[in-house]
Amino acid sequence: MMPTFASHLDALGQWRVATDSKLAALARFAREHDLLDDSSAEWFEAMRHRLSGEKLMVAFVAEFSRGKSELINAIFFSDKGRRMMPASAGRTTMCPVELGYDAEDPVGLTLLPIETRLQAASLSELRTQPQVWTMIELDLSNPEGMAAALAEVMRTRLVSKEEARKLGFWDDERPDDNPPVTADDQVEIPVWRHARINLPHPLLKRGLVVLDTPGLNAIGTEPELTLGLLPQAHATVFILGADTGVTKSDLSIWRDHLSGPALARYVALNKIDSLADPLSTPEQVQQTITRQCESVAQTLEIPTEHVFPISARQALAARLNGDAQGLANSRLEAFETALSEGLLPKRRENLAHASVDGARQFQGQLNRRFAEMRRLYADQLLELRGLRGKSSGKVQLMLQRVQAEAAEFEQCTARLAAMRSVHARMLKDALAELSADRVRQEVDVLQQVLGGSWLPLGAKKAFVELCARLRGLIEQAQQRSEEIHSMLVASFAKLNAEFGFSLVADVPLDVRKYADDLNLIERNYVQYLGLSQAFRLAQPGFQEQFRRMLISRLRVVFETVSNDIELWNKTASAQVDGQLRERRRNFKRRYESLDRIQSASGELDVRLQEVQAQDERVLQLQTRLGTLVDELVKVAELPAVEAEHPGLTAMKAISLDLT
Ligand SMILES: Nc1nc2c(ncn2[C@@H]2O[C@H](COP(=O)(O)OP(=O)(O)OP(=O)(O)O)[C@@H](O)[C@H]2O)c(=O)[nH]1
Ligand SMILES: [Mg+2]
Repeated sequence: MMPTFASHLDALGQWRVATDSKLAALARFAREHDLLDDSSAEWFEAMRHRLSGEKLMVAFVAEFSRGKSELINAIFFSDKGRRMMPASAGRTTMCPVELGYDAEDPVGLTLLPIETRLQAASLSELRTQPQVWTMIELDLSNPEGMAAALAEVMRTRLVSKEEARKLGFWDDERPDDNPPVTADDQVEIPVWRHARINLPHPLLKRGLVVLDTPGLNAIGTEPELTLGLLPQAHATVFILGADTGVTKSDLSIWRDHLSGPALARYVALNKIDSLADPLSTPEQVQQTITRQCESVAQTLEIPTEHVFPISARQALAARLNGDAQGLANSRLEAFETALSEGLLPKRRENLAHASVDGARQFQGQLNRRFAEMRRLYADQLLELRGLRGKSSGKVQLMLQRVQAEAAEFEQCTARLAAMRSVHARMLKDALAELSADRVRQEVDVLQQVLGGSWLPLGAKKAFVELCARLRGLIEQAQQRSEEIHSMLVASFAKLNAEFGFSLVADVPLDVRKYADDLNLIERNYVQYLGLSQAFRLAQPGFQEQFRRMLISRLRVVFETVSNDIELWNKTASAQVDGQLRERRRNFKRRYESLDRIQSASGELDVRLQEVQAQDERVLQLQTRLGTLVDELVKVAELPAVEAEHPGLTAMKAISLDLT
């Protein structure tokens, strides 16, 4: 039996391949007919890259021993015939483990030593330095050997309290959270800081990335995890134990790390099998489960339907043994369905929108270009028809007229040059305020204000102010884009009137929407600047990591804004260049036709036919373009799987939106 989540992801994967092939056909058609300008080529490449490569990250978060690793095994790895990720009583997973597949990296397990915490480099910086990671190859044909290799994520070693403190695992102020101490005063700490498993597993190959975390409330939690990885996850699964209910530490994880925004959040009440009681009837057990779910929902302040009672262990065993009844008892499928229905259609919708919008825009650009070509052909036909029965002297006059018109037209080059230089200057101004340096400067201001102290109250206020300034930069970019748009509208109108261009300025760009991304970063980070998190701020290296991660996330937002602005402006310039080229070609064609007509009788009809044929070819291209775009739209907007299972649509509502 195919796991539910897997089959849904499979459908999404097939859709992505189908949509990508339609997009590829469109790009190929444009390239073959010399219709692909640089900015459109860039768009096609980026969109196809997104379709084929965009990752989907699901993070499993909970206190230790709630069954995160077991649930990952049951959902994703039951096809391996055994338990893959180590899951056992007590603390098991000691470092964050990322499971994914990148064809460019070797298959295997890579591990980052814990000592790298002493360097200032962030995890994302270290990802680009293979030499600091330890690599263990995985033999795909040997599940036993693989599971043994994966046990590495459990490895710990004993160090002195002093060393533990340096590495962020010991805090005298919070004795309850410190790890146990051995008789000779030693402390157990993880050997690894982060693990990545690169595996060509079918789900991972489709872009799924699974993040397993160690018990999050443990002291020593990597700030990178809570600030960098979790906020970027598309969905987080929070797991509780039915045997323990919501404990104080579960609640603090929920409040500290999951109350912020995320695309989708799921709560699983695991280990319901442990509620089975030989002295109770199945109905009574069921009532207990229902009561537990209600109580969890009440404590977490979420609707009861958003709590999924499951048994990960039972589900894994049932899948390994092909036991349908056991799987039904585990109730895992209802949870998987909710997970896929809440996550995948949204993702597909986003990709579909982006593909269709971009393709339509491209079609619009080309249609304008086709219209311009056809207008020139029509003029030329009119001119040629007017020559019927005319003397060669008349043709000579026409030749002179074309030459004069061409010379007059060339006067536009000075005007175009002036417009281009104004445009380039305005664009440079708009982009200057969005550079990585500018972002870094702003974050430095934050640090100066705090004077390195990072007192929680001051930190929060200064951070909120920083975010407001950054939103100001986006607003400014929006205004500058609008100014560029107005300038182009005015210049195009003049050029159209004086030189017969048919330039149209696209609708102005909207970069204001990216302020939402800043809001998201603000909400994520601000929780770490509150009083309850003050101890994390005091941990060694935290501030530097906080700063670096903040800069890298802000950079992504600002780079996206910059790229959008650049692309929009490139498209505008490409239109001008295209029309200029077309007009020059047209003068040349007209001149050559007249020249031949003058020298040979009968040439006029040949010329007329040629121009007509060219016009027809443009018409054909236009029709073909329309068909290709329609095909893309049809595939991209094909109703998703739930069309086949209408009952499931209701489950979509279950993806939590707590914001
Ligand atoms: N009875 C029962 N036990 C379960 C279930 N799911 C997991 N367990 C057991 O609970 C223990 C902890 O499971 P793990 O998957 O290691 O828990 P974890 O959340 O990954 O824990 P850490 O890695 O330590 O953070 C293991 O012995 C599992 O076999 C379940 O549904 N029912
Ligand atoms: Mg685990």
